[in-house]
Amino acid sequence: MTLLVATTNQGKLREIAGILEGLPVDLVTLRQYPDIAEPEETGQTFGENARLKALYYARHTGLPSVADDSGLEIAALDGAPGVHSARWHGSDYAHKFRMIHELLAARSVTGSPARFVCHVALASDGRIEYETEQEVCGEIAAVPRGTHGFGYDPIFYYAPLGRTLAEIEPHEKAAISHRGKAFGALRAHLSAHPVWLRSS
Ligand code: ITT
Repeated sequence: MTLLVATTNQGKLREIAGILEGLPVDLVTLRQYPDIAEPEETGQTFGENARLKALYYARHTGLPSVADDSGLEIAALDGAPGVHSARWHGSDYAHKFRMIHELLAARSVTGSPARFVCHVALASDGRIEYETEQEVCGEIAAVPRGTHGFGYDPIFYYAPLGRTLAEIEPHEKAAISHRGKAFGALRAHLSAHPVWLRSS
């Protein structure tokens, strides 16, 4: 089977390719489809946006397509940035981190419980074949730390490892993260349904 990993986010793509590595599936990316415009993410939930993206790219490429809609929910900010994580206060993460700390300070808190959510949807032949939503719980770090990962990883402190997600190795993040669990579940689903796999 050829499976399109339908994301424009290179950080996500690296992680997904690592998690699906070794499956007898030919992975292709949106680099092979430069003319397809990004769909507008109009959903109110991670699930709505993941389904919308998977169905859109499956329709435009004719390939089974998997999409991930994900984001950071900060309890003390009423769940913001949530589904708006990618574009919330722009694209400069140093600025985004400052905004988070300022907004928390305005509410007289230094840290806050937080979670990353990842909703994965697999679409083929005009319908959703499989979907799952997974999370990882942590807290907002007082100071960003680490250079691994992407996005909000430097301010997401994961107490069981005593580090932020940007301070741990990719294989450690894959073992505990929202995306690691969601694509791990997709991997198990594909393995259990060999119709999706190459025979080799
Ligand atoms: P695609 O829609 O093309 O996949 P995107 O980055 O726009 O790319 P989303 O709409 O799902 O994807 O937004 C996800 C955002 O949530 C992402 O850009 C980061 O800001 C944040 N995010 C999600 N998972 C993350 C992770 O593992 N580590 C850090 N930040 C993450």
